Amino acid sequence: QRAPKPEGELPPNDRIVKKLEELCGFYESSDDGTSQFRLRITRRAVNKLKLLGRDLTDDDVEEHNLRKILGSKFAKKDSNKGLVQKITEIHESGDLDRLREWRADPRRCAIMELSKVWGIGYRKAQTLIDKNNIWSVKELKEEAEKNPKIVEARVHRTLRCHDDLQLRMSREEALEIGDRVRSCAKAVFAELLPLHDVAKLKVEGPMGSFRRGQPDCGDVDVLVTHEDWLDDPERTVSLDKQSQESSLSRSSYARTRNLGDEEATEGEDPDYGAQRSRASRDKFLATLRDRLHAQGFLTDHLGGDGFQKKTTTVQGEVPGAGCSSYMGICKPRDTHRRLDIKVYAPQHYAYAMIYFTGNDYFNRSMRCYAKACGYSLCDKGLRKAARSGVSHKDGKYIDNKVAVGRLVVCEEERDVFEVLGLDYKEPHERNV
Ligand code: DCP
Ligand code: MG
Ligand code: MN
Repeated sequence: QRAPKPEGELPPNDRIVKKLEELCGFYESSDDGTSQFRLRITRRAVNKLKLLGRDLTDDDVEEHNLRKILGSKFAKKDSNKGLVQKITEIHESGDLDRLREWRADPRRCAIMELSKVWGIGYRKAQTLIDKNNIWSVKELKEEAEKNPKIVEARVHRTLRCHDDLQLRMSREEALEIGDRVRSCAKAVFAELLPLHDVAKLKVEGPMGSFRRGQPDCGDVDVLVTHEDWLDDPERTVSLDKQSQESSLSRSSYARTRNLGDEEATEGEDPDYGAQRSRASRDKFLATLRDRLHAQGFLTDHLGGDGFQKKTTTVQGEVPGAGCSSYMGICKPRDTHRRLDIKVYAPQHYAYAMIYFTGNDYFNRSMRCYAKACGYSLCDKGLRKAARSGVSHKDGKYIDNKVAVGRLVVCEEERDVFEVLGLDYKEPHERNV
């Protein structure tokens, strides 16, 4: 871990970034809608300032230029107004009145600290303060020893390694975790599915910040897929013709018919094949998890079994279809680290690669762009969107667009950019 520099030594740009990041910490632990909005635009500004590669000049800080620097193609015209004021204030005075006020507010600080614990949200933090007079993670740890019922079992477990999980790891350590998961995944696949080609098992990772070339990583993200785990082939469609039956999906479908328990029969219901694919992915992931746990590499699963119940859902499909997701804690050396593993059906591969590479702002703007083109984009694919009607909220009319078309087949990340008419961006160019 890099030692923090004293503030006086920081170059002006880093000093601004530091204050804005402090502000983000407070926004993160507030539960109202505006804070989440402020968090988003402030984080985006932090990223832009980090990428600027030079210090802001007095000229920049003159409002018009600052807006240009912070500008986003998709941002509403005035959405950066408050932010421009804040950056100007930091540039001129070195700090923010708002931050001075919040730092001096013990309740606000306690909520921020407590809600960093995995499994404790804004509400629970408030309860701990009001009912139990707990104002810090240290107090929470002490109280949880004496009075275990104060938090759920899953919080007890994350509390134990909470301090470790606040640290970022080196690229080297992230790579080590990725390799460990990869070799175990290969072994588990070969054992569970001996009739399927283990050489075609893709274990991509670390994804996320590591793949974007960041100097350190908050966790390790691993993406797994295999072409035989295809489900829902009937809903995929080739690029050029929405109506044309895709030859790719047909031939792949033929392959999925002998997946897993090898029970498939001729003329079987295609949905059955999809269910079997999903069951096979779930079983693989659970076995991988148990193996890594038995080896002592995984120390804990988040939320009980580590399986994430809620993943993105495509309109008209079973929730969570196409992706099994695990979240856990491992200990490769002497520090606990967060590990995310996602197993996708192969038709989602290109989209999942983009999603899991991030960053989240890059993903958001790509989704916005797709929406403007009449498509709906998520980690599972790109579909033609159609207007399903108009609703009315807060005095504004909102178009409800939903995905209706069948999945556009993209084999690689490049294809997704191409379909949308965007220039390809290398992972390191996605740190927006
Ligand atoms: N992601 C997203 N939206 C979210 C969460 C995640 O689009 N709300 C995507 C983009 C992220 C990727 O998933 O880059 C991995 O998520 P992480 O939370 O692990 O974020 P990073 O790997 O980018 O950063 P860190 O180093 O903090 O893990
Ligand atoms: Mg990550
Ligand atoms: Mn992650």
